[in-house]
Amino acid sequence: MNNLNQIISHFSITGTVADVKPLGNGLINDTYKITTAEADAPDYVLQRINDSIFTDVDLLQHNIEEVTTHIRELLVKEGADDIDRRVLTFIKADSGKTYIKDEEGKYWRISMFIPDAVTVDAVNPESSYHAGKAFGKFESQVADITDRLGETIPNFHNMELRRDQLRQAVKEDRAGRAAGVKDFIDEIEKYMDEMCLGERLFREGKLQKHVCHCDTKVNNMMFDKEGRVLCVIDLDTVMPSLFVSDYGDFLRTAANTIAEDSPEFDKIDFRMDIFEAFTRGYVESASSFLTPLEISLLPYAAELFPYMQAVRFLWDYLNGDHYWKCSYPEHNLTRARNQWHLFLKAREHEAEMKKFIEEL
Ligand code: GN1
Ligand code: MG
Repeated sequence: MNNLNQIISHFSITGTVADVKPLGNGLINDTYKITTAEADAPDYVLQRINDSIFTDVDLLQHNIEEVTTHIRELLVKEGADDIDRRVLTFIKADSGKTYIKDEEGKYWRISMFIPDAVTVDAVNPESSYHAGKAFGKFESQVADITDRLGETIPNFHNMELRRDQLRQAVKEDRAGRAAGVKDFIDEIEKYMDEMCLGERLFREGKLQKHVCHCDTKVNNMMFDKEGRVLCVIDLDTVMPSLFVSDYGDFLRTAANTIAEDSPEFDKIDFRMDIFEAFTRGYVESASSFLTPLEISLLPYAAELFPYMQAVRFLWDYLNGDHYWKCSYPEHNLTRARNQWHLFLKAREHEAEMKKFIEEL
């Protein structure tokens, strides 16, 4: 605890530290809640940044600062109330930045704790609608500062990169698994050109990158006690990306009828009730910056994400399971096949998706 107190002492927080306790159950960053002694001083969240995933911590925090400062300015201009609960606030340290590196080389940051707020884990049409609105609004708020941000994981959602990584893994066949999944790879390859559409349109100048959240899970937004969305959280992956990212990744997880690593493939479907609710919310708030081409390609984004994730899981399987933790030897293959089934199900609904979007 002494060590944590010492770390906290580098940040200019208000109030006296009364208590520091682990918070939540995040797998990527270690998180603590700092409770202050004074009733009128805010509480805080202390986090150790996982610099093995986010290797450029300076860029990571730079992005987060740009985004949160910009949203705060917009809220002030709008005359919004309760601003400290409607955008995350990161605290400056004596390093002059919003993070410090301790003697052991570990990176830490502190943000203000948002009081009286909750997250929800339940995926249903209502929470999906709220998520669509919240993530679309977030993207609209930061759409005009794209050139100030860098890609913390370069080409994170670039299908051509994922294609090349898969082909490389097949060629190297490090785990000796390629022969066993040849048919699967052949099936995947049949759709490869079609799924790389986004990168082609980008090269042709028909699509542009803009700031995306890139981790659009239902529990990455905060609600107040009345059930209103306060803000979007977990900003580590915020970076410039194609329009596909936030829309596609939400549906990949939320519209699947089963967990992404379940082997019960015959139970997989692409939930159209979730698709409709999320799309309605998303388009309501994102139509201000999405181009007509991007809106017409939302069904492509919905298909692309399970497809890309199948490719990524299979890549890791072929490489010998270094990226995702596995509980059994074929875990990544199960995940890949699961995402593949979801991709095929999403395709079955393609015409329906297009019709729904046209009629919005
Ligand atoms: C990773 O750890 P989590 O669930 O936030 C991955 C995502 C994948 C997801 C699949 C930085 O996200 O891109 O879609 O696993 N994040 C990174 O489960 O690679
Ligand atoms: Mg996350």
